[in-house]
Amino acid sequence: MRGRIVKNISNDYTVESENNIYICKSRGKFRNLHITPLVGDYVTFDENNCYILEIEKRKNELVRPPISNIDQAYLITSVKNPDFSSNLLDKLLVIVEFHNIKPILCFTKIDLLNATEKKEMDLIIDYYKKIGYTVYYNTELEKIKTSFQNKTSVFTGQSGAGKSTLLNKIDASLNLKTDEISFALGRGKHTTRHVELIPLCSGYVADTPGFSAIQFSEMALSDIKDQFVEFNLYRHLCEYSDCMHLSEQNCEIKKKVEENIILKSRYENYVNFITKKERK
Ligand SMILES: Nc1nc2c(ncn2[C@@H]2O[C@H](COP(=O)(O)OP(=O)(O)O)[C@@H](O)[C@H]2O)c(=O)[nH]1
Ligand SMILES: [Mg+2]
Ligand SMILES: [Zn+2]
Repeated sequence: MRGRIVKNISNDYTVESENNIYICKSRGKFRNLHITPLVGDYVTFDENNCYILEIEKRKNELVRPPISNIDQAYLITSVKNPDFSSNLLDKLLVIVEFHNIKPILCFTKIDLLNATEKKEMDLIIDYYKKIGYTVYYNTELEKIKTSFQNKTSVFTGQSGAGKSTLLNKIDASLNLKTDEISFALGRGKHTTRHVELIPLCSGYVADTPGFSAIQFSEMALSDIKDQFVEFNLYRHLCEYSDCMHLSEQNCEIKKKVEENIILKSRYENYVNFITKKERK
């Protein structure tokens, strides 16, 4: 039978198939091939003795959390308390783009901004829209619900950004704890977490503590460069075809930053990512 792994607890894999649930074991053959079944995998399994027989080729996979075949990542971005971090947002965008996952920017806590702050934030948000990103506010529940249909989504973002609050608003029966101490910070010892795909609004959402920037440290400099989508519009106009947009002469990207066509913080974050890696 064909199914999908939706949960893994100590290598007991819960496989969902045609609305039934089977608790399956992995086969030694995968260990020999250095393949570990992942939550999110589409598999062929033997429903009589509950063994996973084949794992289908993955569309993508993340290491932390260990999950595969993700369609979209909700980047839950608070604009205040915790303060907006363009550095974190751009970092998450690079990681998500690199894994061929569609990012959805979801801004929270707009209600905490005063009029001046709101104006500044609007300019930034408009820029991300302009370069092609899907942007929602956490108040746009109907749009968000619709976006889950037939998709596998992950939620990520800073602790306190409002991930659990939003998921509870979408489906109160989830009953997720809010204001929870972050697992990602390693303090949530009492909350043993496993990765699980939860059915939500005709799709699946990964119930995970958000993914780690570990992914980032494995990327090559040119890979980071390629994920700044708006740079790709102009890079062919740089004097050097391999221009890194740093100290090179006649760099079109730097020109576009000066002309305020490329958002300054985007460029600064890019330089920050590249130079931090170079120093390592
Ligand atoms: N003012 C305001 N508070 C929010 C909003 N969204 C979430 N919160 C609050 O922010 C705190 C952290 O939210 P939580 O969902 O636990 O964040 P998580 O760590 O990302 O899961 C809670 O006290 C929420 O009530 C929002 O849009 N506006
Ligand atoms: Mg939470
Ligand atoms: Zn350049």
